[in-house]
Amino acid sequence: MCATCGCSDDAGVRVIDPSSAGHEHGHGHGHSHPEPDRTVLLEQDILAANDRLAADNRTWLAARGIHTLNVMSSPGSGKTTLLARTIVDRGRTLPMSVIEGDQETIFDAERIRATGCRVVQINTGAGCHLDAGMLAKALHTLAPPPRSTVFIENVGNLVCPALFDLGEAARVVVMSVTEGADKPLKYPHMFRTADVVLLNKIDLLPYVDFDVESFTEDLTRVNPRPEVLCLSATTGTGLDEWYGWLDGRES
Ligand SMILES: Nc1nc2c(ncn2[C@@H]2O[C@H](COP(=O)(O)OP(=O)(O)OP(=O)(O)O)[C@@H](O)[C@H]2O)c(=O)[nH]1
Ligand SMILES: [Zn+2]
Ligand SMILES: [Zn+2]
Repeated sequence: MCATCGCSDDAGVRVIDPSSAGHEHGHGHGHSHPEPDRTVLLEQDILAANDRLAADNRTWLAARGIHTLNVMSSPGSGKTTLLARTIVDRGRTLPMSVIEGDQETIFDAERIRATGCRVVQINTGAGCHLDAGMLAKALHTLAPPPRSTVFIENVGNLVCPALFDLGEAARVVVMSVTEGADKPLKYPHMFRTADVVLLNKIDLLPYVDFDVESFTEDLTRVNPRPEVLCLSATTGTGLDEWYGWLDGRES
């Protein structure tokens, strides 16, 4: 994981509510880079501390009947496009809000806000994943209503986000057909804990070399559990199955 890359402390992390400009909850502090021989121990400490905070989040969310989905993928697989479309199609019947994670900018939060949905943005600075402490702060700012759904869009990264439990109820991994069908075998940690895998951008299948069958076979070797839903967040193909999966989680 990334204890050596500087993203394991929260230096430079900010939680931003785009609806109240300039109102930031900064809590950055300086950080040092660990010696290489201390890295493994440091990783274990970091993950253990994260797991404790994730358990607290899970308890807090469960007490309020708030359902959280941790949405993860490579950069650009279509997470924000899918969430914006989901809000437009289902936001009236399913109360929802969003926590956005990116290194910098509030671009994604602005896209979600344009749908009328409540959203806060976490900027991770040098960090390349969300952790449970960041989520706790973002939940405090977001204040989601009881018995609602909170989508957490993790930082676009197919590696570290998989290692950090946030206290979510389920993990949604988005893959797009432009990324290549070999990703489950190359990035097994991400796919191993997925509850559902959304294969996005299937409108581009005629133009790219992507074998859906070999993708699902390789995925099954890594993790036989998740449903694979083929869809296009832009054309709307397959979205009914995604909404059906969401409804199944709520019931
Ligand atoms: N053709 C096609 N393009 C899509 C689809 N879904 C998303 N895109 C495009 O893919 C690009 C990236 O989409 P985003 O929704 O920003 O991806 P993201 O996963 O949120 O990206 P990061 O937040 O940067 O990780 C945009 O240009 C979208 O319009 C799809 O189903 N089909
Ligand atoms: Zn995004
Ligand atoms: Zn990381």
